[in-house]
Amino acid sequence: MNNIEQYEFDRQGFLVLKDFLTSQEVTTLAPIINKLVNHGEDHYTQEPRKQSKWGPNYHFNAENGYHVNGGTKNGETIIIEDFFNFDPAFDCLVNHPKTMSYITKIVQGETGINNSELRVRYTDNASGTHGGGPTNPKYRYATNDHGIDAMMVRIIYFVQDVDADQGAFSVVPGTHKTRLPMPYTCSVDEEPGMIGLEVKAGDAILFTENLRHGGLTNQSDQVRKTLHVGYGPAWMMSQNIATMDEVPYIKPETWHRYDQGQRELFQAWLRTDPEYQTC
Ligand SMILES: O=C(O)CCC(=O)C(=O)O
Repeated sequence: MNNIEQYEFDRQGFLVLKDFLTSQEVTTLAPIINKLVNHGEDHYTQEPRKQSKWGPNYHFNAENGYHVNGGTKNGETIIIEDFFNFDPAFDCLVNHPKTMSYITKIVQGETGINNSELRVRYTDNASGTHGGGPTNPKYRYATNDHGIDAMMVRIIYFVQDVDADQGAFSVVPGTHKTRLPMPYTCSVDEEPGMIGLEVKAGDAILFTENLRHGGLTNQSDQVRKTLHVGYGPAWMMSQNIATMDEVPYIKPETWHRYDQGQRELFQAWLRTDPEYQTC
């Protein structure tokens, strides 16, 4: 992350990172994303269920290690959390060198992954806006003598092109800095200052959770499928909705595949359970 990118991230609260993934990464991830979407679509209504402390009720898929919630009709979305457990193809995104070169410049101290979700957004679906202005301290944005000091940031990886009318991720630039409460109650598509960020397959978007953001209505026939990964200080617990403020859910099998650098991103020091111990 160069000086211009740091300045722009601080000024606007986000960066669009063109050609961030290699074509090999896109080619590897796209079919696995489709496989997981199909699996999630077939299972999201099934037992067993897990009640999130934030409200939604998720199907927990023990075999594949994910939580899924939502609906697949027009206007709906399913969110599949803990996708890292589904297939080793996702391992390349854990301690991904290019991603970490950005994260370490905007989150100070030891860093961890606290959120992982595959968002599947059907025709007519919009993602409600949130963030901007006064926020939960977990998500606050600040700077200090060492530079940017964000608490929670997210990166979205795209393996499809997404135009403004295809459910683009959207932001109100600069709103991570305001200290005034949000005065608008309109939809994401009508909110003053909200812009859709158009991207191509292989691009990524990095943003602070303190920024006002959402997703414009998907007015197309393309189902939008995106991978979202959240980072913050290493002590921050899961910020996935299903497992909010619990230890991030990584199956022992996934854990054993990971090298030490990857494990450190998932609260290695808390995993005293023998299932996580190595011989
Ligand atoms: O991608 C979207 O449509 C919204 C995503 C979002 O709100 C988030 O990642 O926090």
